[in-house]
Parts: sequence; C-alpha cells; structure tokens
Amino acid sequence: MINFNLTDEQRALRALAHDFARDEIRPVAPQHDRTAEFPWEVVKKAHALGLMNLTVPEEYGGGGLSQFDDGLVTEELSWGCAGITASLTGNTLGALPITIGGSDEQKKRFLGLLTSSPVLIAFNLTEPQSGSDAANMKVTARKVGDDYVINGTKQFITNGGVAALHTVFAMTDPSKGSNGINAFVVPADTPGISAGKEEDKMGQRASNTTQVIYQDVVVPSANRLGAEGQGFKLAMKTLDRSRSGIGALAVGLARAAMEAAIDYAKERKAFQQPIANFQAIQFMLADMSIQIETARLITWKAAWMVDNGQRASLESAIAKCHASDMAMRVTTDAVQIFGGYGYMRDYPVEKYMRDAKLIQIYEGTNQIQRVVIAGQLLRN
Ligand code: COS
Repeated sequence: MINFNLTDEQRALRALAHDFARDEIRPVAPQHDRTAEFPWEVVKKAHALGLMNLTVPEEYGGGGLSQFDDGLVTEELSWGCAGITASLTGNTLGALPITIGGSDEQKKRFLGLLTSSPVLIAFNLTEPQSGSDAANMKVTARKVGDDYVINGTKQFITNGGVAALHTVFAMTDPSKGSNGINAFVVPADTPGISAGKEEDKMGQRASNTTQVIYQDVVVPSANRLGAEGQGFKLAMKTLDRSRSGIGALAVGLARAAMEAAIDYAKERKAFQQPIANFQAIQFMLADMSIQIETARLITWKAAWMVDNGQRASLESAIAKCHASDMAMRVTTDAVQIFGGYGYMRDYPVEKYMRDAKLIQIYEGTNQIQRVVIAGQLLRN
C-alpha cells in the first residue's frame, strides 16, 4: 500500500532540518557564496545535531535512517543553501561505498571515525580526462606485495581539500577493463596525497572542489573495499543510491526560489497593483509548483526503491536528471519574475540560478543520466 503520510518521526526530522537551515545555514549562505570559504562551522553544528551520516547504520554510530529520510533532510538543507548542502551530501557520497561494500572491520574503522567526530570523506572517481566515461580512468593502483601503490590525479573532487578520508577508485588491471578497477579508503594524511588549488566555481561556492593528487601512495590491501576488481560496480551501485539525494537537493533549491518569487510577486507593484495579480506571473508560479511537486515524487520513489532493496538505476537517474533540469527552469523563472532586481546580487535568486546549474552536471551529467535511462529501457 502506498502511503504519502510521513510518520511523526519523519515530520520531526524534517522540522529539525528545516529549522537548522533557517537558523544556521541561511544567515551565513551569502557570505560563503561571496568568499567561497568552507562552511566548517555549519558542518560541525550539523554533525553535533545528528544531521550528518544519516544512512550510516546505528552500530557504527550513524543515524541508521533510510535513503528516503536522508532525502527529506537534504531537501530542507538545500532550501537553506545548495552549496553548503553539497558539502554534506559530498560526505554522504564518500561514505556510501563503505556502507555498501565495506567489511565490518572497515565500517568500524572508517564510518566510526566519521560518526564520532566532524570530519569528512570525499568520493574520488572523476579524472581530468574522464568524467562521463568513468571506467576509462588513468589513476593506477599497482599491487606490490600486500599493498597497493596509487598514482595519478582525481579532478573536481567535492571536499577534496578538506576531507580526512578519501574513497578512491583506481585501475589495477587495465586488461580487464572496468573489472580491473578497485576501490580504496585512504586517509588524507597518507604520505604522497595532496590537494590541488580550490576551484573558483560559478555556483555552490561554499562547497570545496579540488584535484586530489596521488604520488606513490601506499595503501594496505585491508583498505580495499570489496573483492579484487569490484571497484567500478561499487561506484555504480553508490551512484544508484546517491542520485535520488541529488534530486532532493534540486527540489529544495527550487522550492526556495519559488517561495522567493511568490513573496516578491505579492510585494512588487506594476500598473497600480501587485504583479501577483497578473496571469503571466501566476502561470509561472503555477508551473513552478507543478514541476517541484512532480520532481519530488520521483525522488521519493527512487529512494523508496533503494530502501526496499530494489535496483533503482533507472528511477535514480530520472530523479537526478528531472529534478535538476526542473531546478534550472524554476530558478531561471524566479530571476525573470524579479526582473532587473533578480539579476543583482542584492537578491537571493541569482545565486539560486547559479547553484542550480551545477546539479545538471555533477554526479553524472544529465546526458549521462539519459544514457543510463535509455540503457535500462533497451535492456529490459
Ligand atoms: N549497478 C551494478 N553494476 C553496474 C551498474 C549498476 N548501476 N552499472 C553498470 N554496472 C556493471 C555492468 O553490469 C558491467 O558489469 P560486467 O562487466 O560484469 O558486465 C560493468 O558494470 C560495466 O558497465 P558498463 O559497460 O555499462 O560501463 P560503461 O563503461 O559503459 O559506463 C556509465 C557506464 C556511463 C553509466 C558510467 O561510466 C557512468 O555512470 N558515468 C558517469 C559517472 C559519474 O556519474 N560521475 C560523476 C562522479 S561523482 S560526482
């Protein structure tokens, strides 16, 4: 039986995240957008309140919550600021391969570190010459005795310069193609690891994006996640789960833009009346609402499938793709409703529009989501 009523616990969790976004994220969001300074103070408070590592099982100190619950929280936090939220969801993404593919000992060691202190983990998949074609990686993990030696450069890594741990995907046996890839958890202070300069981004500027450079980094086999050669599949399974969360992030951002547009339309007068009286504006607001509600439904469905142990490659890709395209349209229309003021930094909507653009690109471009969707359709 499908039930759209949230439980009392879910409503309380959502309210907690909403109040946190209102009181702790919104007041500092413009400053982090201007300076691109990393929001450590927000990360620490979110960690203390239990708003991080929500899907990490309770036995490793996490929230033990579902993907669905995680999405409820992400939507609210992103309503506060998508860039600051990306710092938190980047951590969720980095931890997921351990939750999905780690041994009990690895979960205790690495997830235990994340849940016991406000430190971050970064997901290292993309490389300078391979984003969409993720299996075509050049970072190598050479087997030497009981260790692996990692060399090469990862690109556009969220939390790359601030993380204490990295989940890194590297090629051990190119002759096996994607089945030659391994995944490792590597402490950021391991000799040979360094972060590149922080990227100067158009939007989501509060989040930290850098290269991560590996030079003869020695990693014990005990840090490899899963069996030899299972790294690429682990990356794909991780993205199948995380992409519904990106959909939720897009929904939260779009909701913030719609609310700002509604408030402005009621205040701003033209031709002796609030512009909200004009059908041209009303239809734009109605379209925003249609798009936000329908995008939220597919993010909920994808998360529900993950929570019910079903493969959600198709639904998660639709959620990520549809919700981020939706957020781009809604934030663009919000700028339009604000007119000239919307284009100015004194008002919040131009930031929403800049922040939205990145959601169409990260965690797989929306073109790659369509590749995944079409692949699922044709295979089935
Ligand atoms: N779950 C489990 N296994 C999966 C899988 C999934 N969702 N998707 C693929 N696989 C398996 C395949 O079954 C195949 O296994 P076998 O070798 O045993 O047959 C293997 O993985 C390779 O799959 P495929 O041939 O489809 O891989 P491709 O190299 O063609 O790549 C895409 C497929 C494009 C989907 C992949 O490269 C991708 O997702 N790219 C985008 C990466 C991304 O999102 N980057 C953002 C970084 S995070 S910010």
